[in-house]
Amino acid sequence: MNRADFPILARQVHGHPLVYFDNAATTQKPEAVLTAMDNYYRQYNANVHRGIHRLSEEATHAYEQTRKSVRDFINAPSEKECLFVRSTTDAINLVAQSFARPRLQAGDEIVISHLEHHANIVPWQIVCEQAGAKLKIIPINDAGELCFDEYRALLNDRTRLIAIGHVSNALGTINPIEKIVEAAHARDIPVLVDGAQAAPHMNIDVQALDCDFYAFSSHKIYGPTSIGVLYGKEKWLEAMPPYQGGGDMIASVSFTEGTTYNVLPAKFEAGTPAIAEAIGLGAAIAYLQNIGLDKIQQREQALLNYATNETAKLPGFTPIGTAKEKASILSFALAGVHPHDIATILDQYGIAIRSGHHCAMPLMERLGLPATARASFSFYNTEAEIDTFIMALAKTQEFLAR
Ligand code: 7TS
Repeated sequence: MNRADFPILARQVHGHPLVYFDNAATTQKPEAVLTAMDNYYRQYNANVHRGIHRLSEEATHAYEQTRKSVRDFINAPSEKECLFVRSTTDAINLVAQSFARPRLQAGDEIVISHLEHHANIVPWQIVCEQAGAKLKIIPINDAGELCFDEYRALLNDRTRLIAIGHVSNALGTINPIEKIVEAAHARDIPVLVDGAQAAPHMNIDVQALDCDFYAFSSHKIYGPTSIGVLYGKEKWLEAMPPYQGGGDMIASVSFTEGTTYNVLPAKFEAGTPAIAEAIGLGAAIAYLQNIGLDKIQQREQALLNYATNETAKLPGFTPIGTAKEKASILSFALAGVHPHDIATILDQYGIAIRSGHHCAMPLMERLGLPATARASFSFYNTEAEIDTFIMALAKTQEFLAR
């Protein structure tokens, strides 16, 4: 867990050493990722899956190596089930349009929760609108935990899909995915898991979870932007029509005989993919696995505990989201100070946090808050940085009380 692996962590912001606590928005990139992408462009830049020449072979090999790494990272049964997409958002839209839409009849239901990020709300609203289906919402308690009995009570013969976040981006709540899947599967209802905030913090095992789909973004697991992963069970992916048409996703195209599609995973990867980004993602996964997700989780839990205990001593500090099981995300309110003012003043101390609705407006509505401030920790953060953050919060209060 060497901070020196992350060149950006050495920079100054407004004359202070950077304290980067906005890891839930995106994580910083280790040298290994930057180098892998740079090497691709300098040494073997070529398109994949088409050239017979050496550079294209090397690029294709590196691109497909990442698919192997992804399979291993989430313990998927097969590489065919690991699709490269643009992001978590893209993955969920793909499932909404290619899986849900053809299966939905008027009056059918999709179940999501009150904790979801807009990426796991709006695609379902769109497809429900298209099909005349209904969106049902699992309620939460005041700690930010799902009400499990009410979840179970929502399931019925019209339920076609559960789409649920593994970890809440706004509150850090870790949802009991295995139990959720078990209850859904007892009624033959498939489950999509939005893993955007889980993949950075814990070992993911899609076979143990037994989920039907699992989505995450590279940029939140120390890889580059513009690439993400959709895992889907082979039986579903095989049955689904393509999401986008174009090069690479076809077996043959004819004006007279029609078009036949490529096998998995190519069927869902139309056009030139994000090649450098895939290579960067492979390097990020190798980096994380070299540290070990167990170790990362332990370290981040220690940071979360430290921050939770120390901020509790600060007058006027209220944590938002107090679930028993939490990832290293600390949303909070500071008495008398708007979250945007907290973030603006903290920035003057070189501290990056996020404020706002965190793309979870229904959750904010449920909590009765327009916004929260949010500090989200990575294994590369330190207790000393948390001390700096708390000192800056105290100064923010002092400054605004004057
Ligand atoms: N799902 C969850 C739970 C998320 O936290 C995010 C992004 C997404 C989906 C969408 O990911 P994308 O990579 O497709 O954009 N969350 C945040 C956040 O909390 N702050 O900035 C982005």
